[in-house]
Amino acid sequence: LALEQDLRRALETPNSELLLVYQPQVHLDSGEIYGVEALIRWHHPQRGSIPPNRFIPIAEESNLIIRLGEWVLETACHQAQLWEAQGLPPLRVAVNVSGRQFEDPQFYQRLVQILRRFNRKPGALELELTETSLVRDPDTSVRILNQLKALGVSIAIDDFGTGFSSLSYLQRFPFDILKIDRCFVAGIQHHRKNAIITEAVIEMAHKIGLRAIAEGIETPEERTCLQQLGCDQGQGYFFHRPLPALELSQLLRSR
Ligand code: G
Ligand code: G
Ligand code: MN
Ligand code: NA
Repeated sequence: LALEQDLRRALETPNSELLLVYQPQVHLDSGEIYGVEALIRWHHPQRGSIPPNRFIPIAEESNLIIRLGEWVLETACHQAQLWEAQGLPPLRVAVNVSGRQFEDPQFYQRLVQILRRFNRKPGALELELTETSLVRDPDTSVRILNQLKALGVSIAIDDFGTGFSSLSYLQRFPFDILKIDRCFVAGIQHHRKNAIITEAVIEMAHKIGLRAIAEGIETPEERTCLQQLGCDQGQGYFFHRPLPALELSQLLRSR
């Protein structure tokens, strides 16, 4: 496949077509930025920008996702180190991890090496996983998640409410953060059922010791509604778009 070959080449060429952008995550009450989610972007020399929804699945079908996932972790940790050296306040960086990457037997050890190499505290890293990537081999997933948790890394369940797995996984996996999918957030102030479901999810999350963050907040009405439903944190275009590293540091400095 042409795209797969191009991706392989992009990964082997340093400083090339791949980059990370960083979307601020804020406290809903104050709007204060406490962290960022790293999101990959690919600018293909001929095809232009290719969205991750196109190329992540291709990387997952081959073994390329292992290398790609490592590149994402290295780049995010290196960037966090640079921000720290610039005197910016400490930021937690959240990184998306795909199922195939997470299941790799060397994942944990490589992660430890990357944290060490860039002098990062595990507590400053958050890994975002989806239900679907954890339920293929739940016993192994639980074991690795417990190792990560013992290391001090935070674990978020991404796209919550969109998968097909049962609620028992919430009790079984040691999550710290629940990310409410944007399909619940869009127009929530007009959708009574959505609001009721979301409120129940937030309450449940809190009662079992998780924080709740709403994704894809685009309007002030959505923000206010989620705040009233008890949601702690949020991210979305209403607050900030995903930004290149330099723009993010300028934003933080201007505040
Ligand atoms: O940034 P955007 O909304 O286009 O992302 C689309 C999808 O791609 C989301 O599901 C997001 O989780 C995923 N994604 C973005 N960056 C990464 C990454 O670095 N690794 C993995 N595995 N998925 C990513
Ligand atoms: O699956 P995951 O949650 O990792 O994907 C996050 C995706 O959502 C990224 O591709 C990011 O670019 C996108 N995103 C972030 N904020 C908003 C928003 O306010 N609205 C929409 N439609 N997408 C958003
Ligand atoms: Mn995510
Ligand atoms: Na999500």
